[in-house]
Amino acid sequence: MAKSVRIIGTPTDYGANRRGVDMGPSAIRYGGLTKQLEAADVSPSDAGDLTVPHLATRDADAGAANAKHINEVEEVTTTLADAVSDAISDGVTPLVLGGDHSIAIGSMVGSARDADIGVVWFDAHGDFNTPETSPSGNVHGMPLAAALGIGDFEGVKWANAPRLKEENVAIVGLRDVDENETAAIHDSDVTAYTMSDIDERGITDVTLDALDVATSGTDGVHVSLDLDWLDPREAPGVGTPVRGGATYREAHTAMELVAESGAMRSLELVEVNPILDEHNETATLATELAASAFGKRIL
Ligand code: 6HN
Ligand code: MN
Ligand code: MN
Ligand code: MN
Repeated sequence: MAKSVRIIGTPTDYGANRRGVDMGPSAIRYGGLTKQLEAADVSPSDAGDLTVPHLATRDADAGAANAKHINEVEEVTTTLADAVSDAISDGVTPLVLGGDHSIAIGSMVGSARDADIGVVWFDAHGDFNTPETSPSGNVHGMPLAAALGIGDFEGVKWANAPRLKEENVAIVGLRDVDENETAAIHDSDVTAYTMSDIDERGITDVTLDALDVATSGTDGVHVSLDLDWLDPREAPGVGTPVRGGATYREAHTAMELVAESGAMRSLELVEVNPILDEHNETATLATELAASAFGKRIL
């Protein structure tokens, strides 16, 4: 029987310093998401976009300098958490389209509401800053710390994923981590794999290890795919590109292993910025990778 997937667009850019990532959901749909999912033998239904207040209607400098637009991020992620948890209760897999990476707070909170979850986080960045450590004040650099209740986020109910433990979080593909963020990752019980680990061990080994971390003792895994995990040559349409990322084939291999694990409970595709993209190729790539994560095979 075809797996049922609910597409939930979250058109927001409050967590990022570059405008335009709020158009990600449209670009990903235009890039052929439904067709790709059908090719993966998935039956998708599109719930449309969540209602997100437009930045133009809010004070441009709202929120603290070290956590910009934090109130809007709370508003958006609280709505998203409900949508994700509703989908799971309805027996369908949520596929969240971002939007900047701050939305992952909502995905994780929603996915961890009624189950113990693990997380595999494919990203060039650690997204482990807190308002105290962040060099930018952009919340898209903080979602993992927020969900895990680290630093300023301790006891912040809307931001903490209730049933997610550090030891079930694996970050894959790191190559740009801030100084204090590095210390925080080391001090935590999360497992982090850098691009050097992928170079040395290969993507298969690293991804299988990451899936082990996220599945051990949990009921399922939230997969967070930041398109800047890929090399900017493959994925130019992102706000914070970093050279030296995953190749096209490495990314597909990782997503195919996710599908084989059978453990994916929720998926999100984030940081696609169509304004910075070339002919919508980053959005299109996101649709292909989603198909692989849902089990699309070549033969
Ligand atoms: N992302 N570490 C930088 C910061 O501002 O905290 C970059 C974060 C990028 C976040 O790509 O999701
Ligand atoms: Mn990220
Ligand atoms: Mn990133
Ligand atoms: Mn940085």
